[in-house]
Amino acid sequence: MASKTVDYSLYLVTDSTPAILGEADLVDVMRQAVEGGATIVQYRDKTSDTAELVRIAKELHKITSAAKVPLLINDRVDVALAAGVEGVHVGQDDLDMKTARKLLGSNAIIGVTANSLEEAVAAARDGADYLGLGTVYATPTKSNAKSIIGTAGVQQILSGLASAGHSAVKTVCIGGVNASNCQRILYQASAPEKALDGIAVVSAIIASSTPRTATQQLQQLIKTPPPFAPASFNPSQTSTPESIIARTPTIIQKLASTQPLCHNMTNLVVQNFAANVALAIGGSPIMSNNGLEAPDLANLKGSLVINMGTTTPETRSNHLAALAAYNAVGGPVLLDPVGAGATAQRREGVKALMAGGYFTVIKGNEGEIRTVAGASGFQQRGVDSGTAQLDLAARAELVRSVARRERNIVLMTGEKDVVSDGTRVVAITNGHALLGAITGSGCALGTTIAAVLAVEREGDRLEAVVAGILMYEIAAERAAEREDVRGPGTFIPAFLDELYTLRNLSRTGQNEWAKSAK
Ligand code: 3NM
Ligand code: MG
Repeated sequence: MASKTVDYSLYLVTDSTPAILGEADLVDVMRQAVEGGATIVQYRDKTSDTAELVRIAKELHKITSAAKVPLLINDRVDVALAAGVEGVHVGQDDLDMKTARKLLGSNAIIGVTANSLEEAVAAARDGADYLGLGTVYATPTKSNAKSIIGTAGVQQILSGLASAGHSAVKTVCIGGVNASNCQRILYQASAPEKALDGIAVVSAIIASSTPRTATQQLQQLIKTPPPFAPASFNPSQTSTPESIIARTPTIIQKLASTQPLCHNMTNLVVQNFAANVALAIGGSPIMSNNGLEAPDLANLKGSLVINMGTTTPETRSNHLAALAAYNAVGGPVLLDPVGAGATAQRREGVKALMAGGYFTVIKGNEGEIRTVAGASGFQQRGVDSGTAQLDLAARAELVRSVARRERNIVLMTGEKDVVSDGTRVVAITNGHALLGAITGSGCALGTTIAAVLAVEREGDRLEAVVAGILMYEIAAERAAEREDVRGPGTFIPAFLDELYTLRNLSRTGQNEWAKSAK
């Protein structure tokens, strides 16, 4: 190959083991994949003898050459030379990059596996054409994977490469990538300063009984942004505190007139209260924990709350099924990682949910958000594992960095609520101590925010979240100030009434209440 203008977007790595390939013929499977749109192929065969490797490589090369798709050999420079293919892919324990380059020459395509920024920078410095970053998610295809780095780990490597002056090296990510997650992985793993060039898959194509269709489907998916990616808008044009406050009454009115479905998978303690809050703000609550009916519900243009407050061994699969259903149609999903750090089950749960889908908003108290920050297994800069309370600046930096990493909105509740979309950070001082004296007030805030997002799908999501918080907390202030409210018991009905009343105040144009936003 004289030119190295290589399309890395859909990188097929082959596997000849019965567990993945089954009874199929590798050459036929790869032909179908190339016809289906694989843009580059790596022949990876850990068991065949050398003569057999060369023979198969030559057969594969006939097909790839005709399609102008580069063929690389895993690990074996000698096989690549003997078969006359376009290059090799070397792992950290294989022949080193510089020697491979010496043997194959400057025109060869040489890729290197990297698990860490150090490995990535070294390979780029040594002249790798591309890097295979991973392991993204645990995969049976490679049971000896060194470390699972998630989308956060891939993103950290990409941004480190850019900072180290290696923006030019191409990158793909590998490990557990398939049709159900490739759009999200491309979206969440890419760093603002350096995007991924593609995905690398083994089983998603090789284990498929219809490799051509599987490849076509992947090709289709990677060409389009995920359904949940926000419409692009320019944050700098919007959002002063005044503009958000001014818009809040309109959003509340829209909520009440649209009556969106408020699907809550929430804990046993707050189901009733959260449903009442949803009704008070004009939503249509459904408290369904059954993941199997989530696809039907997701089509009703509402939003979903996943609250980890009370979980059972069955909960996680229901949560994951519902998350996938809402992600598939771009419906907003809010994660409330209740007690996230408290038990091993909950820490595991947060990890599994974040690896299993996209959350439009993650809402929690300081401890919960710190657990979320660490859930990727990757060290979050600026977050120590200590228990000391963070000051406001550190809270702001934490929510901003997690939101930037997850490409979503993160809200840390507290005396001052801090919310960020990864760029902008807003702190809100509203609320009342009585909210802390009743059960479920945090969970029902999640319900409220998700309801607002359901009617503000196209708009500025940070503004929508802030509007939800303001409405909720100002209603609490108004309730607490009432003469008939003497404590938590009388506060609850008064709070529901005030939430309900805000809608009417907004309708009649009496928007004075919104001015109490702080
Ligand atoms: N290398 P699947 S993970 C070949 O992390 C390979 O470097 C990995 O298989 C790495 O697409 C992997 O079936 C296997 O999950 C990926
Ligand atoms: Mg290897």
